[in-house]
Amino acid sequence: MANLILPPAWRIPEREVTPEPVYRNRRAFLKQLGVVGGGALSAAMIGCGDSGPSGNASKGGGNTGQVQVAAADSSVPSASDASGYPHPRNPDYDPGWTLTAEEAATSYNNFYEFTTSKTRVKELVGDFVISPWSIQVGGLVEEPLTLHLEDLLSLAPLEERVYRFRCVEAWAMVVPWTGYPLSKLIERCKPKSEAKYVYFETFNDPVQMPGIQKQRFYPWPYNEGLTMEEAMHPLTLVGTGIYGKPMPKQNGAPIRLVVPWKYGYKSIKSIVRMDFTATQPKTFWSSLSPEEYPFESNVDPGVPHPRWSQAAERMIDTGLRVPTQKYNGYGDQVARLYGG
Ligand SMILES: Nc1nc2c(c(=O)[nH]1)N[C@H]1C(S)=C(S)[C@@H](COP(=O)(O)O)O[C@H]1N2
Ligand SMILES: [Mo]
Repeated sequence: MANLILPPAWRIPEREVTPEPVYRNRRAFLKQLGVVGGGALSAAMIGCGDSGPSGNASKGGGNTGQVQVAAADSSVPSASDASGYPHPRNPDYDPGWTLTAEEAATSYNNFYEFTTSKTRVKELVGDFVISPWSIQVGGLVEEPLTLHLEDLLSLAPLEERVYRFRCVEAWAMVVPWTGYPLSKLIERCKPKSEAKYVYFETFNDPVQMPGIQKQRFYPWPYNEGLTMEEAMHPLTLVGTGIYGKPMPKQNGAPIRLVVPWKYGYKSIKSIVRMDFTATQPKTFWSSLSPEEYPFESNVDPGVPHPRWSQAAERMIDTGLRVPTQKYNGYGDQVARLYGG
C-alpha cells in the first residue's frame, strides 16, 4: 500500500510486496537497529528543520503553560468551544456529494507528531493542549505580531464548505470543513509587497507529541508553504472545525490549513507560526524527498508518485476506488494559477 513513511533506511521495495504484519515486524526491527542509523540520518537530513525561518515553535508560540488559567476564563473562546457550531454552509461550496463518514475522517489520520500509525493518532492526542493557542507572524510583514486564538476565530465569519481531500497515499474523503479563507488571515498580517511565499509551522513539543521523540530523524517541526497566489486563492481555507464541530485534535486543532487541490500534506495542522518570505520556504516532506514530495504538489492522476500510481484513489469509509481528478476536481478554479 502506498505510504508516506520514508526514512531512507526503510525505503525498501519489500514494503510494497510484504504482507502488513511481516512488514511491521521488520520495521520494528529496523527501528531498534536505527538508534545509530537514525542518528546518522538526522545529521544528514535535519539541517533544514532546526534552522528554519523561525526556529522552534515553543520559543515563540507561547502555547505551553498557563493552561488551567486560560481554560477557566470563559470569556476567551477556546479551541474546543462548540458554541456557534454548526456554522452556516456556504452555498457556493455545497456540491451535494455524499460526505465521508465522520467516524472514518476522525479516526484515520496522518499526524506524524503523534505516530506514523493512521489508526492510532486519535488515541494519542488526548493530552495535547490546544488552549491557549496563538500564531506568531513574522518575516516580510509590516510588523511581526502574535495572533491569539480569540483573534484568529473572530477574524472573519466562520462558514462551512464541503471539499474533497486527497492524500498523496491515494486515499480520499469528502469533508465539511468549518473555517474562513486564508486570505482574510493574510490581510490581517499585512505582508509587504516583496512577500512571494507564506511559510507555516506546526506546534513542536516532544513531550506532548510522542512521535517526535520516536522519529528523531524527521526534520521537525512539520512545516509547509504556499505561494502568495495559492495562499490568497479563495479556495484555500483556514480550518477550525469539521462536521459542524470544533476541529478534533487528531485533525489538527485548533487551526490548520485546507488546500483542496493539493496533496493532503500541504494542509498543515495545528499551526503556531507563519512567515512571509521572498524565496520558496523549506517544507517537511520536500526536505525529506523533493522528487517524491515537491513544493507544488497539485493532485494529478497523470503524474505517478515514484513508488505508486496516482491514477485512482480509495474513499476511506467505503473503500470505493474512484479515478483521481486533476487538481482534485478544482481545475476550473485553480488551473489559471499554473498557466492552464
Ligand atoms: N503537522 C502536521 N500536519 C499534517 C500532517 C502531519 O503529519 N503533521 N500530515 C499531513 C497529511 S500527509 C495529510 S493527508 C493530512 C491529513 O489530515 P486528516 O488527518 O485531517 O485527514 O494532514 C496533513 N497535515
Ligand atoms: Mo497525506
